Amino acid sequence: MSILFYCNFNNKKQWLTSIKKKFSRQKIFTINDKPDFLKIEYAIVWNLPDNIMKKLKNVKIIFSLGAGVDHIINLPSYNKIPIVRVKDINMAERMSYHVHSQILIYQLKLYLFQKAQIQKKWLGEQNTKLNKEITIGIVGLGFLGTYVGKYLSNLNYNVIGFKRKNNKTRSKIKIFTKKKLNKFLSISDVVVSILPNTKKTNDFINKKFLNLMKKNAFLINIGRGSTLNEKDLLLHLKKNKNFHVSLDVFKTEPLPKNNKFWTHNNVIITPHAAALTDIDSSIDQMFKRFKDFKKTGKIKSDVHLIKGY
Ligand code: OXD
Repeated sequence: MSILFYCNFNNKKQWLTSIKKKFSRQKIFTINDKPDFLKIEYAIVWNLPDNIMKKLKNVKIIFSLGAGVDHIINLPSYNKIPIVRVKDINMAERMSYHVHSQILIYQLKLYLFQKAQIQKKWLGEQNTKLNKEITIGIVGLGFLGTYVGKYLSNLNYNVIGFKRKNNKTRSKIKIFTKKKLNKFLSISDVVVSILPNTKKTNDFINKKFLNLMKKNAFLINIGRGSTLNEKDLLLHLKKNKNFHVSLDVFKTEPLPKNNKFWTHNNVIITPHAAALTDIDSSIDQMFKRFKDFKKTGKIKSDVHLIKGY
């Protein structure tokens, strides 16, 4: 069996070594090996260029090296091949740490001390809220969003969630559906967006959405940059001096040097680093799905092609 491995991660060598170790009986190729693409039956990828996708005529499964699959299904040559994506507890836990760290910067007003330190200014104690006094609204309650919600709820925050349709009851998080977006946003002190990149989520966080939020709220975007209208957000920040944001994902990544978010006082930027894909546990999962497929000849794609996630 021939497998193609492709990604642009900093630690791609480490990934390759681990994949070779786990899939020890298979032939693993990178594009530098100049493989016969027609012989490739499986692809393990992140941000595969379309000109390579086009050549993979006999691939049976594409494994995404992350939770997101937009990097595959948005390729013009992608042709409904089943996709297996990472659904990993370690990733969900790391994402929860990230979200909590950002909430604490806002909740404990640590951003004030950071600025004051630059000016050698002694600010003294600040009035801060307890966890139980803070309502956190999670937008996007898939595997990761639900995990983050439960994590925060266990820390005593009031956690609520927003979904278009409440088709499943998950945990004790109170769900608000489409018609209740106004209410959901008006009571959330912190909004955490973990939305995927789909046609329906494009610019979902826009002027209207932002205006429904509390004037001194905190927005965390760890989903996809496509879901946020950056111009609307800049304008909103201009008008609402007590509004804060933490952004991990952007329309263009890496974030261009001339982007205004870099230097904005109320913006925290992290470089698409909220949830690292855990090499070992992800490869174990892929290997399990691969073995099941080899045994049964069946694979259920993790992706609903109409929904786009
Ligand atoms: C992912 C990501 O989808 O890191 O896993 O963005």
